[in-house]
Amino acid sequence: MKMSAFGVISCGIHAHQCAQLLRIGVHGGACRSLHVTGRYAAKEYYDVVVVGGGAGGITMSARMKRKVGAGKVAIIEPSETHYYQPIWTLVGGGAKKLASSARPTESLIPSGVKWIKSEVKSFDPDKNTIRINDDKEISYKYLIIALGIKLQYEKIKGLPEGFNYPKIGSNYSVKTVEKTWKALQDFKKGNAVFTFPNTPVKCAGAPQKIMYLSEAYLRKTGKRSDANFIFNTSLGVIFGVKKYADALLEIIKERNIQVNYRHNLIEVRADKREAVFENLDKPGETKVLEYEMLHVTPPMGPPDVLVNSPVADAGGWVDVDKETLQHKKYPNVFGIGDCTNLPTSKTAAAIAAQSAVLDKTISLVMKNQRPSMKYDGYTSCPLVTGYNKVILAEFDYNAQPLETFPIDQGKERRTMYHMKADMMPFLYWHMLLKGYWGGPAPFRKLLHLGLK
Ligand code: FAD
Ligand code: UQ1
Repeated sequence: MKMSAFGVISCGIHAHQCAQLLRIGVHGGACRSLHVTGRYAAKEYYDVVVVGGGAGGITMSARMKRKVGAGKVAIIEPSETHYYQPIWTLVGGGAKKLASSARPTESLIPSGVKWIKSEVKSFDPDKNTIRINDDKEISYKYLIIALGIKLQYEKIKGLPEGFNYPKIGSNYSVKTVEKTWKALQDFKKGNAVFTFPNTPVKCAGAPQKIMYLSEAYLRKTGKRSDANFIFNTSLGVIFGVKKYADALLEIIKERNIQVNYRHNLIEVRADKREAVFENLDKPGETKVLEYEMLHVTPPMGPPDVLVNSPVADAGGWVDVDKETLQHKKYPNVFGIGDCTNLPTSKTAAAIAAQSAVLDKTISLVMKNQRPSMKYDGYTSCPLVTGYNKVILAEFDYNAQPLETFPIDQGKERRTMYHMKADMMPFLYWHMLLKGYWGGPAPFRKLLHLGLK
């Protein structure tokens, strides 16, 4: 097999067609030599390339190492530190330290898997290549995209520079999460304002979890009567699953919290401690709220590298089959987690369930068989409603509860708080990221069987 001057391979297949055949899995590994001969010698090749080393990326690299061997897997991630983001809710509420959420990326990359410390700059799935820093090309047989979701504070006028002032914080970023706790401790008298943007978000419960913690903190410190709690949300409902929405509305009533639906934060005048909201149902109408404390949940969107790329849908999300996680157009490309267009709530819990399905999907695709295991949209949101209380929301694509424990999870429970605060971090670092936690489905089946 030789390269001609025009990129035609002497096996008789044009490079482009070769890639197509490889994609549909009928050309085996023959194309591999394409990447190690002739003028492509400089190109790096791996059987499996994982892009993004967050929750989904590290998890899938561990699973792929078991499947094909460490030396055949590479993971592309620019950041030297990996964060366990779900604990930031408790960091913002002063119940955990930020340092507990961080580990060096290096310590999490499965041994033997190649860590390419770079950003992905572009995708060329027709040629099975991606481009990284310094215009370098990496080629693959299978590609897993796990790039997460992009925070867009800059879409709000006055941010991110407004975070240089006190009384404002945001649990969504490592740079601002400790400012939430500071603002809470500094609270004197006035409005405590919490926002939810007009975009998809990760962990849709987090914007209100910090509100319940803040309310509990001010009660504990005797300042509650000086505070006016306001939740301004772009949504028209408090939560997308009726069972948990009903429970939250009870809590909101009992704790005297004001909810303004369809209110979207568009500007922060941090020097004057003013937040400006638009009414999404009355275009042009804005309201200014003075705040003593402001918690911002930023607008979010797909990472820039995906927008207008061949692997993305019109919205910029990786375009995957909702049951198998296989790309709709490129059969050797897969997506997991927040960067995908899977129509479920974007959480680490969802990634756990997705990782088990994707593992199976890829196994079958590698054997030229049809993917068979189906992702049901499982996702979970431990709704922290106090310093020792959690409503454990778990649900599927149909927004129907899919609960693990044979008890009413719509109730606030201390046990669930401990699960969130103490058990989940362990499960994340030692089970999920090592590729051994595929979500609670087996336990759910077992526990519910016991009841029948
Ligand atoms: P991430 O973990 O964000 O990883 C994406 C990775 O891609 C990053 O490491 C990034 O550096 C990398 N990347 C980005 N662009 C590029 C590029 N161009 N090239 C290479 N690499 C790139 N989930 C729960 O299950 N339960 C909870 O209670 C919960 N609470 C949360 C509370 C908060 C405050 C937050 C912020 C999140 C919470 N989540 C929760 C959500 C959870 O953290 C995310 O859903 C999960 O981390 C998503 O994983 P991911 O792999 O898709 O993305
Ligand atoms: C989960 O699997 C998970 O990922 C590790 C989370 O992220 C931190 C969660 O918050 C939850 C609730 C789950 C689901 C696990 C159980 C035991 C219900």
